[in-house]
Amino acid sequence: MENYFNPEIECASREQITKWQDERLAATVKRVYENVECYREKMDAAGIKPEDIKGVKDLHKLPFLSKEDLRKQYPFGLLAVPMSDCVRIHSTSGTTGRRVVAFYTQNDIDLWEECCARAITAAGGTKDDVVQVCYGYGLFTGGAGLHGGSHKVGSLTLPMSSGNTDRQIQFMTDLGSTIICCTPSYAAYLAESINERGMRDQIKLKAGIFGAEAWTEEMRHDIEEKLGIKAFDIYGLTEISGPGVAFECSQKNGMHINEDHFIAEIINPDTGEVLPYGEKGELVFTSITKEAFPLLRYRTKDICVLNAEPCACGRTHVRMAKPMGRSDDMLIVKGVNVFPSQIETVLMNNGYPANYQIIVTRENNSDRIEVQVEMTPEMFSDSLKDITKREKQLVSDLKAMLGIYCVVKLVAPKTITRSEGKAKRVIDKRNLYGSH
Ligand code: DLL
Repeated sequence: MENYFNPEIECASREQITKWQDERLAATVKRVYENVECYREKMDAAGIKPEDIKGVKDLHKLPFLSKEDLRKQYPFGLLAVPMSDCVRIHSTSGTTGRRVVAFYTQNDIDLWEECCARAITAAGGTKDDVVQVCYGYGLFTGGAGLHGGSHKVGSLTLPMSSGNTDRQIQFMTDLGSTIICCTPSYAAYLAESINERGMRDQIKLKAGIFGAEAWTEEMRHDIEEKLGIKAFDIYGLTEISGPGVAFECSQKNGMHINEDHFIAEIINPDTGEVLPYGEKGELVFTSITKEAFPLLRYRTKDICVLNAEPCACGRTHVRMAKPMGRSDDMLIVKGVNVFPSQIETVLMNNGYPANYQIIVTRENNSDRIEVQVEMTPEMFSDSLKDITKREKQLVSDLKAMLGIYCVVKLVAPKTITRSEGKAKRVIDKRNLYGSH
């Protein structure tokens, strides 16, 4: 039987959802126009008055907001309430450029934690569960979000944070954790470590809630099989609150977007044109309940598809497909668009573990892409002839998937660094040479 954290909202009629969205959007636009200079300037420049936005059907009239806009307004420029009303900040990792800082009022935190509670409940979580949170705690939203959600569900919460795999496994077995929350790459690493120690029989896990990075269906099956659990996807981003913007239900066929708080659109990333449901493009979010840091038409750079078909779980909120990756993760190699997730699919279909790295360089004015893949211990003991054969097979499968030639290097088990948070799969060295 499907469990809901908040059935009246999660299973509300489309009319009811639209009514909430219309009212909340109009109120948010009015509030930011009055309180946030950046929005006022943008709307004035576009010739839009708050009264022009009566509901969702007018959303397309509003200008977009980009990560660049957020960086320009760092740190206080987009704050829509007095600072004394804020109780917390979180921040993006800031690996590319200036950090983005998001502010929360107590009400913002409560609503965000409820979104995470919905996700935990959809993964089968109840007050009888032991939820091990191994997303990072701190500025990153992963730890805090799932931690708060687990409290709201009433589960026993283990605030482990990331890393220290021995301790993770010890608590998991000693305290009988039933649900684990971490990045899918760390889940794969944990699965490997548990199986190596022969401890699979001692764990009681039934479900995992994995997100914060793109992962494939193949990787889901691998983790599910190695840990004997059901693996659920969860999506979110710091700017829009954190994890729980969307989450998977028992159907594991797309993530329900919490539409009472966020309106999703898909746009053509080049023209900004809004695309119909079912078409692939860039995901854009508008938050309609956030007090401290409301974002209007924020361009996420995540590429995905929306689906409004009814879901067998009974939830009525629109679903988003697994994002293929970010438009800024997309590599252009020899003029061809390459997503790391396509490479992952080929590797996993050929029985490799999810430990790989993609290295792109530029030699003699030509792009070169090398995929380094770890072998399983069994493959490693194969003869050189067999290993060469395996490499050739991968070269040919990658060519079929991507349409370009990739150099493949099979490497010994344990040579690629494991990740405790978001995995770093791509090393693009081309920029270093100044040729891109
Ligand atoms: O990663 C929030 C989060 C924490 C989500 C824990 C889920 C679980 P940021 O660090 O701001 O926030 O990164 C946001 O990560 O725009 C996507 O590109 C990517 N991302 C997040 N979840 C998924 C997912 C957190 N389930 C960025 N699948 C987003 C694919 C994801 N990509």
